[in-house]
Amino acid sequence: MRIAEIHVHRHRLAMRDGPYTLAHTEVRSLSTVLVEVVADDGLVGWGETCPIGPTYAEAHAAGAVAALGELAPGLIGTEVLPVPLHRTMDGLLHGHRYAKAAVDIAAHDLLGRKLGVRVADLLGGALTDRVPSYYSTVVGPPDDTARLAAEKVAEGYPRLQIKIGGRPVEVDIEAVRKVWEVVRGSGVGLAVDANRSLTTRDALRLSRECPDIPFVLEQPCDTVEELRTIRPQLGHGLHMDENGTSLNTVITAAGTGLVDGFGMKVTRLGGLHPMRAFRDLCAARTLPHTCDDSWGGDVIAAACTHVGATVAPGLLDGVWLAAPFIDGHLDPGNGIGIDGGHITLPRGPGLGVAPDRRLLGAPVASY
Ligand code: 0XW
Ligand code: MG
Repeated sequence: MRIAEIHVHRHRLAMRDGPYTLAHTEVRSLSTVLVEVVADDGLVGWGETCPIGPTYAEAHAAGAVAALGELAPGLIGTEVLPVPLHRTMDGLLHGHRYAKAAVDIAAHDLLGRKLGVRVADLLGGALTDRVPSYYSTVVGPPDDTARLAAEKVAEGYPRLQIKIGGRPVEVDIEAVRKVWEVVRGSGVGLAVDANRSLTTRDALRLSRECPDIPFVLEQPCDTVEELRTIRPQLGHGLHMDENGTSLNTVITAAGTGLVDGFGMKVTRLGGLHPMRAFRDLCAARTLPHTCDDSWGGDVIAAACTHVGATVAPGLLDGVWLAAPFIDGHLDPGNGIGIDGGHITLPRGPGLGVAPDRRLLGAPVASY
């Protein structure tokens, strides 16, 4: 099976209750990039990449469209198999993994549809049909964060991620303490995510002033060097998110004991094929991690859920979806959502979801 056509679509995802506020980013609505890969036998596969604005990572939606324009003409005729596909993509464009990821996901979808199996099976096999998620609060007044945290624990979320940063660290510490007051004893897992925004001084202070709260500190500072600086003095587990930009950085972070786990984005690594290698590297070092993306609709949600289902349950910190924050579904019949803090693995074949073309309109580019 070879690639015959590639179509690139853009689609605006409306926020349900905006905005989604992180330390450096405020999301009111986002444009997602969908890739439709048509094989020479007429089968269609879908991929998606949706950077959460232009400042969360070195990625933005128009950049994905441009990178796909660089890749797509050279991909026509390529075999729909992950190894030759990535080799061809790397020969056409250096880096830009978040754009390549959309093609990788579409290829996995196509392959699954061709073979009549789920993407999770292509990735080695699902260990569960009910994949745990986690809820990520926005940066807001500490009382609101605590109220939301209690609500989400009651809904059944096994893990919470408290967003902090972009304000005095005293307010962040107050938010973390207030959340702990309402969730203590519930057994919920806790991450505190600063999205690169803290100084080393403030990250250490947060850890020092909350010695009794068993959270992991996710991407507190901007750089790997800053993480390395604070690591020996931290009283909490340290997880890397934004700095995990490739398998290379992951190998170093895991191999040097810099971190205790990862928040991982499928598109940041380049798609499901490198994500599978990441999963296995983490298993080799018993490192927990998430399988998320920064934002996106049903296609990316399905991709994250399929790979999440293949992670050893003890190492899966959850699959985060943007679904609770988005109005409607691109696949209104099979849209992926969260129920009781968990996601039902789509049955497939392939991803088990496909955007409704009537919602998409004409492609912005066709090859
Ligand atoms: C919670 N997320 C997975 C969604 C937002 O894009 C931010 C991200 C994170 O953990 O940084
Ligand atoms: Mg994070």
